[in-house]
Amino acid sequence: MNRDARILSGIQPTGKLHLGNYLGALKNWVALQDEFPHACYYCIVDLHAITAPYDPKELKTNVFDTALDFLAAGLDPDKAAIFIQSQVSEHSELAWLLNTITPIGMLERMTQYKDKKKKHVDHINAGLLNYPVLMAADILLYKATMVPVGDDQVQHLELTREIARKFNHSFGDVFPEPEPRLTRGARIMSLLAPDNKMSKSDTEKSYITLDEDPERIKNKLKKAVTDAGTSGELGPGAKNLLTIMEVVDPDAADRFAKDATEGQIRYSDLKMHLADKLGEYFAPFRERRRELAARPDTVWELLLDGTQQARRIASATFKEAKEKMGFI
Ligand code: AQP
Repeated sequence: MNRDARILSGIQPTGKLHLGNYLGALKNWVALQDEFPHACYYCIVDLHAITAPYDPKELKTNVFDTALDFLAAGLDPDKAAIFIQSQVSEHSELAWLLNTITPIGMLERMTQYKDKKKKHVDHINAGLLNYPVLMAADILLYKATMVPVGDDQVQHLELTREIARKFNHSFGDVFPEPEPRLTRGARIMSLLAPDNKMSKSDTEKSYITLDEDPERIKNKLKKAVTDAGTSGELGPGAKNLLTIMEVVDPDAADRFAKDATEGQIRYSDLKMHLADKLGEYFAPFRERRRELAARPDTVWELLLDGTQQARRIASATFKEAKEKMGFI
């Protein structure tokens, strides 16, 4: 085991977590906390969440929901620090310092920025542009060596590495360059528009939350798009359902894939089998989540404890960075 490993990752509290968040992030986080106990920092990135239009009345509920999802999915506060980004003020403070060494051109080239600009045409704010700088601050504050990411975040991580290099070169060594730990094959697509990724900010019918009631899972899957692809291949919607099936019932995924190559796949069978298996797979999750939701004080205390652990490291690194930059 690499004893110097430190891992940082975050998820925005923009609603209940869905299958994409689980298969692309959370599931991997749980494995990492077991592989590297006491070296993982998992953060609810509420400062990032406010870069898109949001309702202030819902922010706290969304943070709480995300914490419930983290804990019910198996994140263990005895092994990993789980905390709220905005409660550790060094995140926004370091982001400001890093802003001053980040070229605007680089930020404008980020794919996520370009996508979000199209999605939120009436809300193109400086925070959206500087989103990756705050993400760099999240990572560098903990001197993270490894960041579990999906394909969509690799570009941001490369920027973080460039910012670290530039800082170290200009002011002196403070930040290690973090390596990506790629989650493979886990890009889950929207049920209704399977060329786009599953996303919390899309219509509710396009995603399945982790605590979704089995009846609702069935109804959502019934309406999932499974148009045939070109030249007799499976279309993106059906492929997406098979990707999810591989997690909850790998044997059935093989069977349905074979049926597909023989031109005998029945999409309604695929959907109903997947609905049953998803309902079973997440039954323990739903149970744990219900139990935790009934003990809000415990959940907030766990977050406070995680925040205190995070603050200890964040404040030491921030002091180091400020001193190198000439602040008293
Ligand atoms: N569809 C997906 N497939 C695989 N991984 C996904 N992730 C998100 N969607 C998928 C992974 O989840 C982590 C955190 O996501 P986030 O909430 O911080 O931001 P996001 O990627 O923008 O997620 P959403 O659901 O699309 O949120 P909104 O709609 O609020 O923007 C990341 O590791 C991401 O790769």
